[in-house]
Amino acid sequence: SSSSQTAPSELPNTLTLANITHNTDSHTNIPRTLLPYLTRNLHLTKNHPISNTRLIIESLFPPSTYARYNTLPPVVTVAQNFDCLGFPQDHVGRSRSDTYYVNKYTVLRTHTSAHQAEKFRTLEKEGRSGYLISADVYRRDAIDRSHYPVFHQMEGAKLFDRRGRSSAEVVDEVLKDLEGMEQPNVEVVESCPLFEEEGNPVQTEKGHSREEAEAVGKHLQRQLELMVSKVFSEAALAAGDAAAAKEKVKVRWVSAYFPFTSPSYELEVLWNGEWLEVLGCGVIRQDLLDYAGRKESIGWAFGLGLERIAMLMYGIPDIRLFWSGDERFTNQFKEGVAKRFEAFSKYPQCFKDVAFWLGEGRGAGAAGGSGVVGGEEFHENDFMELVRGIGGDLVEDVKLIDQFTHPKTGRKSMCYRINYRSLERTLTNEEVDELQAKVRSQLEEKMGVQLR
Ligand code: FA5
Ligand code: MG
Repeated sequence: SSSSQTAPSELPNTLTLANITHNTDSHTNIPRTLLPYLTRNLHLTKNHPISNTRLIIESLFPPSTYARYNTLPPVVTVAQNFDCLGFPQDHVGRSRSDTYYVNKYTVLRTHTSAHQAEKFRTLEKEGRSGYLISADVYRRDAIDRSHYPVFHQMEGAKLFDRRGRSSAEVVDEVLKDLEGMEQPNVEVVESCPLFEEEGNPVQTEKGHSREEAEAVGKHLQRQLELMVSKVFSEAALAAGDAAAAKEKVKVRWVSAYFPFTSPSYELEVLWNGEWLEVLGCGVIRQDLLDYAGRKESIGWAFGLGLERIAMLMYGIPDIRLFWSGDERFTNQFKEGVAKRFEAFSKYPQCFKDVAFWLGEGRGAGAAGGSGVVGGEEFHENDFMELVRGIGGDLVEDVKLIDQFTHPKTGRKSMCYRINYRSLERTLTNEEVDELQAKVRSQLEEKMGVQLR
């Protein structure tokens, strides 16, 4: 239906991922260039900063309470990734321009939440009330120093038993557990109300009392404040700054929306003068627990980006570095101790612009978002992926620098600036020209735009 830069003629009829062969169809949009990432497992690679970050966070959640799942395969059903989490049918996250489809029914997980239901279902058998899941996740996205089509998330959850207990008894148990927890070394600069009245309500109609939701929400926030204070004091110690390690980390709680939690929050951390979103979380919606056979439980869940935390902890400036085999990077993490990353020299940038006309007809959508190409819609992520497919990690970022609509023809013109820069060497002019020529020709061939 919508555009894809992979021409149907190039698609094999099957795709083998993690030893399982899947049929492909008109939904399939996984480029070959993505396949090697499915077996990299940076979160399990000894001494890699992503794995180190995972270990630091895991150390705060006792394995006797929190089961660990770190090897769940990335191919999941649309039901796991979206349907059973309550994503509406028209949610943008489901579109082929945002998500990698193996086929109509199967995707590369876009978040670790895809495993919530199956793990809630089996948790009790394993004698645990919580879990931590770490895994690679996949999203079609923009190109810049903090976005990559593959990244790693850690998801945590904790359930409290309500069987044969009154709401007041559940609240007591949660609060008792809370009292036993350490005081986090954070300063909460701002906090949204524990529940907003609209859009992010307590699920009273599903049997959550305000008091229960409030107790579970506090338990969740305390646990996560402890997590960030630990992570950031480790980072300061690693940088040899004992004084900074004792300082309070400034955080704020922001009201958020996820289809599978209510109320929901995001936790932001003040880092180098900027507020950075570190994770999303909330009280698990009761429908999901009911579906997973845990009708008589109430609990919380969170999901965080391991790259984002590792970049803060170690001062790593570019997300491509995590994938680099450059010894000036890997050697810095060899001893397995958290050490502040020492920047190595940057190689020169090389900017190249490409401008093109989209097809005629239905006008422009949101900035950079859509337009029409040869009767089909233009999706910026298709363009991003085309550039990644050609330039790979030699592209640092891609920015839309100009767009306008011709007053007479109504056609839309886009101009993007591609920044070519290797992390490992100086690129030659010839090499960059060749990459740019490929971008231009594939744009015409595969996306049907008219070059200017
Ligand atoms: C989610 O993925 C939800 N599944 C999180 C969640 C889990 C909510 C459980 C409630 C309960 P979101 O898309 O905001 O939400 O991503 C969560 C975190 O992943 C972000 O806070 C961020 O730290 C990280 N993240 C998201 N997108 C990227 C990206 N493109 N690159 C690096 N990190 C990212
Ligand atoms: Mg978010």
